Amino acid sequence: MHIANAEVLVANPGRNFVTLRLTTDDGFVGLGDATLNGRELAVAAYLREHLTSLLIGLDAHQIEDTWQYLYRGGYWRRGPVTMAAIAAVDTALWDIKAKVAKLPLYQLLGGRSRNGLLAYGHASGVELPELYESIHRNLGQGYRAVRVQTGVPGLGSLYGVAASENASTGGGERRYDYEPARRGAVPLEERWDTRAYLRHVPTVFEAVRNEFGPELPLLHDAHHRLTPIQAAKLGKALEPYDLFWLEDVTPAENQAALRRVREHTTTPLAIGEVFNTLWDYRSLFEEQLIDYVRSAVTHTGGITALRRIFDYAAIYQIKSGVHGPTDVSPVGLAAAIHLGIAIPNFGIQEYMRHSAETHALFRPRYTFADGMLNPSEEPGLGVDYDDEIAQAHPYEAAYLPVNRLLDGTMHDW
Ligand code: CS2
Ligand code: MG
Repeated sequence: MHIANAEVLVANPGRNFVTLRLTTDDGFVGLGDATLNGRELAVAAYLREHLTSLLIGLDAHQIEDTWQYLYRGGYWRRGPVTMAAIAAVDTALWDIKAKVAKLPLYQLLGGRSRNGLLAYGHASGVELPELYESIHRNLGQGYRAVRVQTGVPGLGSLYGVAASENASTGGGERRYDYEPARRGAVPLEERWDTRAYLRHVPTVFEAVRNEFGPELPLLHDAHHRLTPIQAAKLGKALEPYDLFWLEDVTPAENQAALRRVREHTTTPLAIGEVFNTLWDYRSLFEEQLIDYVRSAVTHTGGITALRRIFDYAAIYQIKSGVHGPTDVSPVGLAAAIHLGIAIPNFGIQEYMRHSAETHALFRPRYTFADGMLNPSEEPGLGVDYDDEIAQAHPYEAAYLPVNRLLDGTMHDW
């Protein structure tokens, strides 16, 4: 069974997605997600110009060898563009293998290890009343764990905090993730003041705990904006509110920063949505500096590579906490759900819910009920790609916002 066709598909059903579709000579079709938010066409070009011609004629069953061929053979290893491209190939080959075996993909990864995946939703509000409403909305949708993001007095719009009603997902729900897609071809500039943020966030978590009680798992994302000592201060200040995790406290390049943070706080730490290989995690695992791995299948070289990362993490009692924003397509999310149901060290899965247009294009068959995600039971990933719908939603340039300090200095985000 050989790869006969490799197509790179780009569409914007509310936001941009890059999808790889592999077809074998005997007609099996596999899908892989290659979406890199705000840099989508770089991965599409990498696949189109450099990988598709290499794939034609390869044995579609040789997933490991193909992975090594693309990773070692490319000479230029790692990096988000390369690893998203390799991820798409890897995921599509797993999809094909599972379809050939007539099994849902997770069965090839060792079968079920749990009844479902605990998922967390996104709640946010500029002010407390909106935030409470947003948490209630999440609870009403069945979520049993909620990420909490808040506005900060004196600052304007903040990434991660929904500012406007957005029709894209229906139901009058406030969303931040569909806003950048509507902002046009130049990134929005936001303003940031770390001291104001550090003063405000603990007061919000105190209020939320008082309102919603001690049980509900609460998460928070600092989006890489703090220095090690600021991160340590925040972790310590949030200890009374018993967070499930505090995410991306420091910029992703300097793993040693997590040592400082860890010395000062017992708040669990999650990091890794912008990491792309096991090597980014190595020292964090070995020194037990984090508690959750944030990588997505899409940005880490696929199911083959992410499973290896989880196995390594398991040795150190570190769990999965896979990135599941709406810029990971339903193909990438389906892959994460199959992997998450199989591994021994599952922790939690982010689930932001795609728009109705995105669902129409991909028709994902994973389910979400009572706060738990479950994979489709049909052969493969359980996701399709509708070319007609895709054609009706062409690519539109859209960027994540950028972040500047009040004096105009570019800041981490
Ligand atoms: C966020 C994402 O889901 C998260 O934790 O950090 O919104 C992230 O910023 C985007 O996926 C970036 O593309
Ligand atoms: Mg994040």
